[in-house]
Amino acid sequence: MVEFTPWPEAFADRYRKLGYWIGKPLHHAVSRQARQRPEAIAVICDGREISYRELDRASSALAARLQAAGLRHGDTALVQLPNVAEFYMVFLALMKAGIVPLNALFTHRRAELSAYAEQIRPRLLVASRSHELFGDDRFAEELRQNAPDMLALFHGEDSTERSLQHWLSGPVPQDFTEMPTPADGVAFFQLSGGSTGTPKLIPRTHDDYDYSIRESAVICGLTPETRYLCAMPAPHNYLMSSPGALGVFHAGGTVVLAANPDPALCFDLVRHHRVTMAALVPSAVLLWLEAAERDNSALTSLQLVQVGGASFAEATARRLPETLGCALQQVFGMAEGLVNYTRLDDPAERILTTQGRPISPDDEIRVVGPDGQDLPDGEAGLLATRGPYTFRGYYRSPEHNVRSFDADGFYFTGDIVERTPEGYLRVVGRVKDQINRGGEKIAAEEIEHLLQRHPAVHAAALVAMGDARLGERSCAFIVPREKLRAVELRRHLMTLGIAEYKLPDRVRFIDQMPLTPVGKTDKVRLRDMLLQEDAACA
Ligand code: OOB
Repeated sequence: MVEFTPWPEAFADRYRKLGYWIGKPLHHAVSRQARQRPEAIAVICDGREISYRELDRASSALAARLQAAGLRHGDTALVQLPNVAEFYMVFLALMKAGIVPLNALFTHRRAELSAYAEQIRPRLLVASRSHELFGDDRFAEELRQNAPDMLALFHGEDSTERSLQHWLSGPVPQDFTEMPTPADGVAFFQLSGGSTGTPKLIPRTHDDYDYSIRESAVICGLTPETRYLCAMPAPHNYLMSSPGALGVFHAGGTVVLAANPDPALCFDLVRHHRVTMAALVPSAVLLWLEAAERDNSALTSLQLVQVGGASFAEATARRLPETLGCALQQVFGMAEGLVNYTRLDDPAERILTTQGRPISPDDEIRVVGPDGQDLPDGEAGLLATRGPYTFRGYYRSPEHNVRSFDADGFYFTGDIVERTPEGYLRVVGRVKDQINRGGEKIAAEEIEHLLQRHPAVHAAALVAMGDARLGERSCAFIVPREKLRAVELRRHLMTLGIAEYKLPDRVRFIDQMPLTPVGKTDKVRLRDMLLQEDAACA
């Protein structure tokens, strides 16, 4: 069994009594659709249409083969696939076999994947031959050092015995039975955007995740007619569950997959497949608005665009409904749990000026001042929360958990928010040491540690700088020991193998790191320096 920090019994009882936790594993929604509407289309990808029957069959076929290969309930899997239908087939198969996956982003590279494998010691690797690390077997072998009995399957593999597509094909054996899965156990690991040196894992249970999905599907008005465009990384919590693909499967609708949110690609998909709803981050919205101002005739089927993941400028929000010809929903969520939505029937001003209110009446929200006291509505403070789908602890991270939770189990999200009298939240800032680069989160400490591994680096600090397109970009401040060029640092980070979005957008060499009175890096000063430089350039 994969361990996790459980909710205290009294909370678990309450969430069950209220009908939030219903003891249902995540894959049941798809099996139900496969029984009730087998021919309905679940996923469209690269012109392929996959029915609920086929999604259910393929995932059962893979689950059966994994069981036959000796994988057991409670084993873990490291999965890295691009936005392809097989991503959902694999996810469902692992649920059916009781195997707990960690779905890495396709942009993740050596540093991230190694850190994940070290933490979960996977029995199974599912990767794509189209990824730079998996074109041959060298990196998979390297991962095996942490997981000696790891089975590896590849999307796009030639040999049948290791081809994911082959393992997904064929009939489901007569004697296949799904693993009876305790729904109060861990279903899979979500990834934290993080602010620490090593990426933190978030164990999500069937009960808690399924509740957030069911409610999200209602809040977002999903029906079997919904055609949902997933043009951001499919494993991200937003695209999985808010309401995401799993919400769409719950409602019996169709997920249309796109490799990225580029309007040149997506507008055609919207037109061709009559997409009704899309989930975007603010930087993608800017691209869509620009393209739609030239020609929005492809978007006539679009009813709702969700925007979340990063701070969304009110001025841009105001342009969206008319330019895209659809309604807007703001989403403020996190992989750790809490998700807020503006509601479809909210007054327009509220949709334009807030990031929504929580899914559940039992999402407890505190807005906390510097003295630890709760603040009145309208005042900005730290957001803390606990509730029926907000986790209670990072995986095997006792020290970090002490810092992230208070004694009552409230999770401190690291966001600064203010609450309206109606209970809606506005995100106004952040205390966590993170850069939000167009919705992609960069933990400053992770990059600083890697920069400091360069022999010519004496000290390093990564801070956010404002950016018109992405919202934020990253700037590395470096105190060098000797002469050093930005390209060398870039090469150093590339060699260590981090995701490209984590490479510093700018490097500034300085003689001395500014320090706070207690001797920590003074990031406020560093950000001020950037602002002054930008002002001087303007
Ligand atoms: C989503 O999840 P994560 O885990 O990648 O990032 C969570 C963090 C939040 O703590 C906040 O700092 C930021 O991303 N964020 C927003 C935001 N939505 C997320 N900041 C400002 N405005 C927003 N609307 O990003 C995520 C998960 C589920 C649904 C939507 C987004």
